[in-house]
Amino acid sequence: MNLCFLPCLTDAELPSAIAGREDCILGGVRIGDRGVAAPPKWPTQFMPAPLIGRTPESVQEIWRCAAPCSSGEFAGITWRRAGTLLYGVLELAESDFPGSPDCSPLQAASQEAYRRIFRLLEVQQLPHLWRVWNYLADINRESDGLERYRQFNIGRQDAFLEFSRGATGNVPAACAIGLAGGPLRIAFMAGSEAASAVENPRQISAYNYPAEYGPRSPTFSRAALVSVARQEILFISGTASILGHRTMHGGDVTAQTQESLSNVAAVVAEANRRTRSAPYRLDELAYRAYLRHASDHFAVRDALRSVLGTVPQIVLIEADICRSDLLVEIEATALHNLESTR
Ligand code: 3EB
Repeated sequence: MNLCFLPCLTDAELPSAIAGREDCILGGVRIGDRGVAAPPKWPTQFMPAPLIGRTPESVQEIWRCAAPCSSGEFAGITWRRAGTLLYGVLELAESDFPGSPDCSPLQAASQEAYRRIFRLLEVQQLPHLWRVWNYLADINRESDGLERYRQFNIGRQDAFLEFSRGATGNVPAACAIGLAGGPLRIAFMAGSEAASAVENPRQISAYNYPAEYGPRSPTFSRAALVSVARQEILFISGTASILGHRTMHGGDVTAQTQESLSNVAAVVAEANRRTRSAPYRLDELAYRAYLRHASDHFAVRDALRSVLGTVPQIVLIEADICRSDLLVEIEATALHNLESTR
C-alpha cells in the first residue's frame, strides 16, 4: 500500500503533492477561513476556523496512497477506501434533529452520526474505528440544561453501546473541538485491523472520568497505534493540561502548553513500548494545536520551542476546547515504515 501523510499543504503546494493522481488521495481536511474555488474530489473535512500566524490562510492535510482508491457515499458519509483502510467525512445539521425532552438536537445528531459510521463499517467489513475528528458549534455553551460537549458525549457513547462496541478500553483516538458555528462535522479513519489503544499514566482514562465532567464519560483513548501493511500510524488524541482528571494551570497558557506537551511525551513513551517500528520522537510528529485565544500564539510557540528545542511542524488553529478552563489542546500524528528507522 505505501501510504503518505502530508499534514500541511498550501494551495500552491497541493498540485505537486497530488501528482496528477487525484484518485490516489484517500481523504483529508481543509483548515482555515478561506474558501476553495474547486472543492477536492476526495473526502474532505472542512474546518472553517482561523489559522493563526500563517499566510495564506488555508492549509490542507491529505493521506495519499500509491494506487487508486475506491469511493462512495453512504447515509451522507463520503468515503474512500484503499485496501483495508477507509477514510470518511460526515456533516449533520442539528436543525434536522428535533430532539425531545430527554434528548437535545445535538445529542440526537451525535448519536446518529456514529450510528451511520458504524453501519458503514459493517457494510464495508472494516469494523475497527481508529481515529475520529469531531467538530461542533459552541462546544461550551449550555443549552437544555447541559453543556453542549456533554450532550455530544451522551450521543456518542449511546451509539457505541447500541452497536455493542463497548465504551471503555479499545476505543478510538479522537479530538472534540468547538467551532463558531456550522454543522456537526466528523471525519474518521477505520480499517480491518484493530488499533492498539494507548493510555497516559499521568491521566485517568477519559472513559473513566468522574461524573463531575458530565453524565457520560467521553469515549476516546489517549492514542491509537495501528499497522497498515508495512507501515504504522500513531494517532495522538487531543491532549490538554489535565493531570489525573483535573485541569491544571487555569489562566496560564504557557504552563498549560508545557503540561500538554508533558502529556504528549508520556503518551509517546507508552506508544514506544508497543511500537513495531523505530521509536517515535517528539520532534518528528506533525502537530495540530487548538488555541482558545489567537493572541496566545507567541506564548504557545515559545513554550513549544523551550520544551522541544525547536518549533515543530505545527498548524495552529483558533477554536474552543471542550472544557472552558482549557486554553490549548495539542494533537499529533506520525507515520512510520516498519522496516526503517524513521
Ligand atoms: C481531555 O483530555 C481533553 O471528547 O473526543 C481530548 C481529546 C478531549 C478528545 C473527545 C476530548 C476528546 O479530556 C478533551
